[in-house]
Amino acid sequence: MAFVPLDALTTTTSAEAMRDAISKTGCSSTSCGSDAGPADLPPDVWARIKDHPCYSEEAHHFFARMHVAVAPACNIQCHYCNRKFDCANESRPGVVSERLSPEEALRKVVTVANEVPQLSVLGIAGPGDALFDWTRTKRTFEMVSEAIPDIKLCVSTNGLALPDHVEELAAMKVDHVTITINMVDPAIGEKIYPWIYFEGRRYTGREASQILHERQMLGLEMLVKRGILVKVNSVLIPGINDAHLPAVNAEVTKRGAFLHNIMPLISDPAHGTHFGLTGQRGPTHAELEAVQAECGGGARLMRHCRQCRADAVGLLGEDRGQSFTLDRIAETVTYDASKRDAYRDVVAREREDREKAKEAAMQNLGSTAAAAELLVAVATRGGGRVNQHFGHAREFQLYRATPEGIAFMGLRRLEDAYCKDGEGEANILESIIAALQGVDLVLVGKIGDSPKGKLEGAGLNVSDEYAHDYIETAISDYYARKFGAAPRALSA
Ligand code: CLF
Ligand code: SF4
Repeated sequence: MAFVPLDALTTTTSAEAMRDAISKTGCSSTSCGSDAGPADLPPDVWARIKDHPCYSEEAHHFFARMHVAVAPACNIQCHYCNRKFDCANESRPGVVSERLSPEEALRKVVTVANEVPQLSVLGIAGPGDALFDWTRTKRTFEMVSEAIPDIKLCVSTNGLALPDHVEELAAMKVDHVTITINMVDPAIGEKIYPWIYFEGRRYTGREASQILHERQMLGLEMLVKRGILVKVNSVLIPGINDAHLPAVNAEVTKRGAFLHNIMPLISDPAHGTHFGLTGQRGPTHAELEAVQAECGGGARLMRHCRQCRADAVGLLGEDRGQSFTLDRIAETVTYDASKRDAYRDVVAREREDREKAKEAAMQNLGSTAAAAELLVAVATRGGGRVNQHFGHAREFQLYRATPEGIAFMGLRRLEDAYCKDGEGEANILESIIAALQGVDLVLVGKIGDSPKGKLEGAGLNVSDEYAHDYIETAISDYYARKFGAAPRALSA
């Protein structure tokens, strides 16, 4: 996705022009986290997640996160991790980020905050375990929150050291904590974790997983008791914990987890992990969606995770980390709040409009007599609109429409974008058609006749008729036309 360009924020003179910039260039990725909005949550909870792109699907259309890789040490071994790379619990496997001291991290965060008005969250997710390497994590959070008091602090951990730091996290107003919990049964855990290092000793086998499990559950309960919002990440490993994840969902829901993010294992021999080298495969789209469906009644599901890099910067689905490496940032930086403040004012108004459009869309659906279901894939660059060219899409957002409403269902990620240097790639098109299997309608901002014809030849309906409309408005209008209700005027 693209950022709102800085010049759009610094040179525009009217709110209308800034809003236009959002609608045309917003998030290139789509919803994350819970798709619950202000109407579904207590006001105090909504206030805490509304600017967090991972905890709110709605927020990820507008807000960005950044990670700083300040915590290299880890206290466990996961079979999907090669310690040469970053922690795979909250970041893309096989990626190495630039290790930073807390002082370097502060410079980087201030630089990004000055240049990326969407920035709302600072996350520490490794490259090892943020809580085992606590001194560096704590120092970074302290310095950043002093310089940028309104930035949200977010941390991700394997949970082993968590109970030792809950009080300090609460005192530092860290309001969002992710724990990776892949099992609640140590018999399954021993297939994932060969060893842990705890209280000066190395443990292996079932005993290691028993200790890890107990510490994870204790840490979760302690956080919930202090009102901290907890997201649980689970790596879906076919044949090992796929049938077990509904039990994990039930346990973490019972203990008050706010969100459950089921992530597909990414396994590649080139990553040098135990799973990669022993041929353990990751799940298919269908397998991931089936497990998510089984867990649908428990903790709210996050379906928009992009398995970011540990040095990711930007809206989810986009990574501008390489623009902010240490060699590109100044030795001395001072925080300037003006762009972030201006951006927030504009987003507040854009959100109001989008909410109204969604309400109208839901009424439109409700007016149809049919009980039909429609699965829609949308190409979007953010702002909640159908606004991405088919050839540029690297993923599609999936929505299900029924007379009861429109629900975000997850992502269909692509191997690559169709268009390269202005030319379409036939083999990529084949993989895109495969990724869109089961979809009834594909909505894009624009598409050429040739790829459109090929998609239609493969049985997919494609439309660019709704370019720049809100996603819900477009889907409800198509649905109403297809299933018999009177079409209504588009109101984006
Ligand atoms: Fe980072 Fe994680 Fe905080 Fe988000 S990421 S520490 S909760 S600010 Fe978000 Fe990235 Fe998925 Fe993580 S999309 S990998 S869930
Ligand atoms: Fe690797 Fe993270 Fe697991 Fe530690 S917790 S072994 S860094 S994936």
